[in-house]
Amino acid sequence: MTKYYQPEIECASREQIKAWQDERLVKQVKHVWDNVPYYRAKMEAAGLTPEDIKSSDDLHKLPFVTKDDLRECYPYGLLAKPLDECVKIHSTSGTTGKRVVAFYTQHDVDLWEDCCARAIMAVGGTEEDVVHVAYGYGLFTGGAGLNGGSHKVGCLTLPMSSGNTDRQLQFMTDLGSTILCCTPSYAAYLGESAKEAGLTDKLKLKAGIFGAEAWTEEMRHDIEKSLGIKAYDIYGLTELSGPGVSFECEAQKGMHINEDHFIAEIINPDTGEVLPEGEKGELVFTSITKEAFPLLRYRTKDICMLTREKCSCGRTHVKMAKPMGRSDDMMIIRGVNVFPSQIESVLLEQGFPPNYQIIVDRVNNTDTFDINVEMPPEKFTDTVREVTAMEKQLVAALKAMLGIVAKVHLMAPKSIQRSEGKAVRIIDKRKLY
Ligand code: DLL
Repeated sequence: MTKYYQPEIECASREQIKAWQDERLVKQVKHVWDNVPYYRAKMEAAGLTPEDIKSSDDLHKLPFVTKDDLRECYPYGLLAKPLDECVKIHSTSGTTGKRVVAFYTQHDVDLWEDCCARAIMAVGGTEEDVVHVAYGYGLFTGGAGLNGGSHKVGCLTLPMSSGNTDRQLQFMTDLGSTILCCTPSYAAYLGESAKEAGLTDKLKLKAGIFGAEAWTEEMRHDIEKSLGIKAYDIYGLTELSGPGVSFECEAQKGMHINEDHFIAEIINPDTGEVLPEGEKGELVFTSITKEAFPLLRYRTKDICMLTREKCSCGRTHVKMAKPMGRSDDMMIIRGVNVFPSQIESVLLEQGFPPNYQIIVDRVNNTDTFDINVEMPPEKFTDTVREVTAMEKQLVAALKAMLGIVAKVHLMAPKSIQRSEGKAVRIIDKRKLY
């Protein structure tokens, strides 16, 4: 079954892709103008009518939409279809303020699942595969999205949801799971647990589709080694449907954005100016085919860059690099920008596992910066001299990457709590005051 690998779409010429985007954007702008008073007011305030948007070249004229708009419109204010045409919702895990609720018509669900099916086929999935979905089910989009995509491809789908690691490993070995879908931090934990249980040799996994949080190339290599698989990235967000906005192909070098459904831009987060290809900035998406909850120029806060370089897989859709994190995950410590992904990459490079926690505080007007890091079992020691030597080595490597000094505290293996979904890496006590 190859229906969900669609070369006529995924390998279309740039002209063809632009033609689809032009036509769909114009239609989408008219749809929100006609059906969402909040959007109409926003466009009017910018002096725009739908006639001003004649093609995707006019996209930059439209005002941005932010999470604050979504919160202001909670719950039904951005709905562009009557409720009786909507079939479900999903919601973000938002830690502050109101949650964001996204709505789907059956058409929206179908297109979303098509995108996830493309992602599964891009890692070599076929109806022969056993797809083990260990993303959370429920309000989170991970479980539902990959589950739907896996059904469409015709794979045997195991709706495991997250947690209960022993049961995950038991099903994985008993049923011969071949493709694992979960967050990268949970994949790393599953690898560690399989090794401890002596099950690594019994696994039939060949590929993993991991996303929902930022992860580094070093972490990719670590997971590939521990599970004996190829690890692929997948990106998405609830506001735009969920996973499958973009996905990696066999090249494992960036994620192809489903450009027949989404238009991507990179902007300077401070000025809103659109940046040229290859420059790093904030990702902005416009959904051009969604009916119930269409978003125009939605600011994701994800820091990333785009490339149109030719891909060896033949797909022509623009690729996004691994997001290095969210602008709101970026810490400013003693005036320096620090992303957790930079710390993760140093730890893995130095032979430490990606189990760490960053604690930032402010004492006497100076930022304190502590990192708790687990020792891998093979390096574990409680000899003070050896621990101090390892800590010094990490402090130096971190300083070379970040330009500032962190206090590193090495801890016993397994002493930092593992995550079954998105990992919580930062405790910024400065925000609590
Ligand atoms: O995390 C959807 C998803 C589920 C994606 C399963 C991939 C796999 P939200 O909970 O709304 O949706 O969170 C969206 O997560 O803005 C990014 O900051 C982050 N994120 C998602 N995928 C990646 C990724 C889902 N591959 C937010 N790399 C986004 C880095 C990611 N960050």
